[in-house]
Amino acid sequence: MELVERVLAGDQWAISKAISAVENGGPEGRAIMKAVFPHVGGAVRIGITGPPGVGKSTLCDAITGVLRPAGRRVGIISVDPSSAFTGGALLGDRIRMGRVAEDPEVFMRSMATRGAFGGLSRATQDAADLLDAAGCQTLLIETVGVGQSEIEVARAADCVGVVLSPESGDGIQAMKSGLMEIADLVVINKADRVGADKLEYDIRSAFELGLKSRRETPILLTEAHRSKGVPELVGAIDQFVAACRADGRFEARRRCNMESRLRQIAEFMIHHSLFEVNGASRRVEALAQRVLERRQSSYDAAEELVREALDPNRGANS
Ligand SMILES: Nc1nc2c(ncn2[C@@H]2O[C@H](COP(=O)(O)OP(=O)(O)OP(=O)(O)O)[C@@H](O)[C@H]2O)c(=O)[nH]1
Ligand SMILES: [Mg+2]
Repeated sequence: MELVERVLAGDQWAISKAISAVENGGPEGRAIMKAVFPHVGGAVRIGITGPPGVGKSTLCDAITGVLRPAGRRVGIISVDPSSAFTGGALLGDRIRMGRVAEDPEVFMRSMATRGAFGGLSRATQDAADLLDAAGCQTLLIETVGVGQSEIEVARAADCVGVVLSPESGDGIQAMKSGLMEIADLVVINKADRVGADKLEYDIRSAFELGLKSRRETPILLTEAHRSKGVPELVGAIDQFVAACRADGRFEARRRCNMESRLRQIAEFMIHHSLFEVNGASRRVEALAQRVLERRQSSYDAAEELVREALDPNRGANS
């Protein structure tokens, strides 16, 4: 497939096309994912999550600014309701991510947050695989830390940084929402604002009271718009990843993530085949009629639907 060749060569247009195909979930996207598979796995995936407006995008740009001079190719996937394609915020992200916009070795993509059947997490991870295959060594996956599916996206990374800011009581909110539970590192951004020390103290205290393992969670203070503290953050991420590789946590986590990912993909395929493939609803109508006419039990009819849904050629022409 020519498109796949171009993706592997790092062609931005081709990567964009491929991600769109994968988002659509149709046969083309599946074929692309199968073809790039041998080239996937090298990139380290960093989840950057946190409440709205804490500076996640600015931080991604600043992290990229640290990684690029070191020669690392960076991909950024932004899963953010406010920066979905149609939203005006995409332009805002481009401006905030000044480095990203100018550097041909940095790829940035916003993912639409449409919510079909674990679809967000599936599509985001497929997009990450595509960027991985295209040669990105570090992937930054930005997602707002509100809502189950967004948290699921962040959790699938090799390292999760939860970003908070001293504004608006983020700390307490994050503790309540369970966001802190997925944090490998905590970043207090906007450290130039009043209350950063207090927030650090509060988080530290909460960790001390909680699980013992939490006491080791690094807390870093940054000022993303000035890149202050960002080299230290990158250092802490690298250190975390290296420690995980050394003691087996890295592999264990990837295995665990892959298990839930396979379930998501399988669920998605069945769902897609039952509800979205051409002719799917007519097939259900026909079977329902048969049940109503007492020619077949509802369970037999449903089993037939599932069998058909699992047919690999289903939807090949849709
Ligand atoms: N004072 C201060 N402002 C910052 C800092 N980092 C980012 N900002 C500003 O905070 C605002 C929000 O930044 P974004 O990077 O868009 O935040 P975000 O978390 O990506 O926002 P959403 O994606 O909408 O949730 C912008 O105006 C940034 O310039 C910082 O360290 N200090
Ligand atoms: Mg953002």
